[in-house]
Amino acid sequence: PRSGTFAAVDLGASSGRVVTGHAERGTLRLREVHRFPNRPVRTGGTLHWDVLALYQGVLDGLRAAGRVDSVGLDSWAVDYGLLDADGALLGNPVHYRDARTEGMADRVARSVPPAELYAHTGLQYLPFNTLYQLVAARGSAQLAAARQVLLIPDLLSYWLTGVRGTELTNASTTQLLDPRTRSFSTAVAEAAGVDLSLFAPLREPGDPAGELLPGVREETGLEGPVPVTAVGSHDTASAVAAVPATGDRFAYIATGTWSLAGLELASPVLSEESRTANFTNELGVDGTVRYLRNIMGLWLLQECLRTWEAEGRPQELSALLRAAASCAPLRSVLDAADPRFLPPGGMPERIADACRASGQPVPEGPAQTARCVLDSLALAHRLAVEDAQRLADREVETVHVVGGGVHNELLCQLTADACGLPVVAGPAEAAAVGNLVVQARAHGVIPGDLGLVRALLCDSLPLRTYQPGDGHGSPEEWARAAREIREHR
Ligand code: ADP
Ligand code: LRH
Repeated sequence: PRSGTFAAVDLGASSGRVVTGHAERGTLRLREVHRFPNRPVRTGGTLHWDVLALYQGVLDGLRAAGRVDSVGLDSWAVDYGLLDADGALLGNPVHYRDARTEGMADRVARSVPPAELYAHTGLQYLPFNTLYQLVAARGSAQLAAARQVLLIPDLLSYWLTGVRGTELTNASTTQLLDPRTRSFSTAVAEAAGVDLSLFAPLREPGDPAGELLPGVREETGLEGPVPVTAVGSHDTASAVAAVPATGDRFAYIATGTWSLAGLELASPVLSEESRTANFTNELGVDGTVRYLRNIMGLWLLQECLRTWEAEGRPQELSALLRAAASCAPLRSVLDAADPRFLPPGGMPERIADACRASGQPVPEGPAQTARCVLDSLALAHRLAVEDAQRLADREVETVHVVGGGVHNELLCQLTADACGLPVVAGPAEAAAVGNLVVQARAHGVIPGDLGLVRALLCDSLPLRTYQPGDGHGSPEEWARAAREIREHR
């Protein structure tokens, strides 16, 4: 076919959206047809995802999309739902920011030493990796009754189609997959006591993943068979597929609730140095490896906004960013990759405490606090881009920023200044775009090669370039601040 229309369901930690993409004669036209909030809910002391509200958002979005040639789903990584023997969901999926995984990495380390775990899985330490969640759930009635584990996009796909599978890029975030063989590691699963038979068979981006069930078509008003196509169902895998790069001398930063900063590689880096630098080897589309570090991202700012709102002094984001832009640069900075900022709540106070503890001035008020967050994110971006190049023995010329942070001009400029490299910003909806192009390709509407797909994106999308050195701190000031963060890490 020479043209086609596809629907991407993209669920981020802060919102979900359904975007359609019409591909025709080497161009891609995007339309956001539905957006809905993603609000976690705490019950009985546990933080959950409201997965039924999200599923309702998916159905509403598909109805708004109208006739499409295929549907693809992606979401944040690591989290899952458990199904019983009848295929019913056992409880609401638990949020990765829930405290249940505290201490689980140490428990796993007793049977699989961290160096061995890294050699087998290539995954950075994050307290919420699926492996640690499954170990935390051990002994629970729910896990005992479970016959299947489905990662979030696979769970929603199952509700749409009745077909169960485990998409590969997202499976690579479980810490149960070997990035060299691109299959589950029985060695790790056995040592950690995880039953791999709970996982549905692996499928790859581009594989068929069933068709909308008749009941779903009725509810969404869609007619005729509508195929569901597996995409890079880890949102970051889809976002990286949509990086509009020319050539391979680029680093990427996917900025949304998280900043995921690193390189696209052909094979994993499993060195001990890479492990201690906390770099991860997640799997990307087309046999690639996403070699990156997780940085707390705009979560730091989102949480400040939430606190200020609850305190009765709501801040309007664009006015706040304008005020932050005129604050003094690098007045106080923190380590934006530090997992201590993972849990929700009291963020302005925690930021102030971090500054105080490191002997820096405490940010006064929302504008200085926002500036501290953005300077710190830019520094963390620089450290990740620097470290990734050293550890993977690669050099980059350009940094691509994609995701919601593209809308934050100050963050893009600070990132260019901190890295001392040009930043190409866009697309903001990278995960949805990556989701769409993998579908369009699987249905033969756009060319197959990732390089050609990226060339098409360069032509189709509005991009903006930020040059380093616009006066937000000198190269020497950024270098000094980076050194200080590195020394205190
Ligand atoms: P996720 O997919 O993780 O939920 P997104 O990629 O949607 O995250 O990014 C959301 C973030 O993007 C917000 O927290 C906000 O900081 C930033 N953002 C979105 N729109 C704007 C805007 N108009 N101006 C500045 N920042 C924005
Ligand atoms: C970003 C993301 C990231 C994961 C985190 C749980 O949305 O998928 O890549 O580490 O959520």
